[in-house]
Amino acid sequence: MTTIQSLLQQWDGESTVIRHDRPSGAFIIIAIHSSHLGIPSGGTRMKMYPDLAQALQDAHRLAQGMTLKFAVAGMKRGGGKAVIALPPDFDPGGRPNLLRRYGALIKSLNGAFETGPDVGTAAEDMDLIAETGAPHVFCRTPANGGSGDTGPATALGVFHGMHAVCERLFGDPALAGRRVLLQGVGSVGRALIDLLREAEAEVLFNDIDRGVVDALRDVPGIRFVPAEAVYETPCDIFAPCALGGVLNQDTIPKLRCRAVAGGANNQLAEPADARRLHARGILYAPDYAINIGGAMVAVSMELDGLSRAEAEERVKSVRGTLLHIFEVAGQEGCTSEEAARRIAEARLSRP
Ligand code: PPY
Repeated sequence: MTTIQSLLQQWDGESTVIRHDRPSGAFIIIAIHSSHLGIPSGGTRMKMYPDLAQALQDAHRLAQGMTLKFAVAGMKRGGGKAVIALPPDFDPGGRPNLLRRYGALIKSLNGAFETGPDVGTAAEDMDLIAETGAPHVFCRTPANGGSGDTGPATALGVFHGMHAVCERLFGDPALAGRRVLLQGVGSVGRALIDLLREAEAEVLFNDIDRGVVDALRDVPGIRFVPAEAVYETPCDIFAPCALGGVLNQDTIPKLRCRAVAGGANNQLAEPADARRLHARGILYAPDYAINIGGAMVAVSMELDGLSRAEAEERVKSVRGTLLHIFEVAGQEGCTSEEAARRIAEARLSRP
């Protein structure tokens, strides 16, 4: 059985802060994985979980992903992540004050953790967290002096990553005429659709939310794929842009794609899934290498003082990073995930 105790004991991160927020009934988890390359940073995920252990496990895995993400990209940031696990009877009216209390908790850590948005939070929430948590909060709304939501920047990085995938697979980076299937059309997926249509790719999509699907009905040139056909539908690139764990022992045998390249975090259910993809001849763009765009633009604009255009220019580096990963994997005969991990670990092992 997975217990809170064993999760806390077995995690290889630096520390885990858990706060029960009595007024709302929520649990706040701040997972600080590594400060080796810089201040541990990562978004705040807010949702309901079946139990506290699953929320803790999610926070731990996501925080580790952030360490790898910044290391692979060569950024001077450490890895961390926060999860706000909402109770089943959560009163949405209590949300602003919950976020303010969360901000105060961040502030009390004195710079040991910095945050931004993730699934379930947006720039408006960062404004509230920053009321008490500043200056440790990225991505406030532009009206409040922040760089805003990360979705479009993450999508831009994934788009450049897809060019690397096409270059590796076809010897030509162009996406024109390539068939891309998006699983999930949230803020990342929506921006990615626009970039892909502009590049003349053939776009297929699914989303579990009926409202999202209806809203996309009138967008020309994109086609809906029902949930039960998502994995079996032939395509060049399968792009997971929703929640994690979608690449697993049940779904990988069904895939009829040439590559997997998407914006979601923690796409592999377990490490062995990288081998399963490799064995099927499917090129995998490691999630933490391809989805850095959001954090990269936020940090570049808010800390380095770059304009949005300059920050977006930096995101082009995702393409070179992925090509390097694919090259190392080819040379060493390992999976792309192993290659990315080696590149990250080499940076993390330097004193
Ligand atoms: C992520 O990339 O998954 C994030 O958590 C986003 C993020 C992290 C740090 C600063 C701003 C945004």
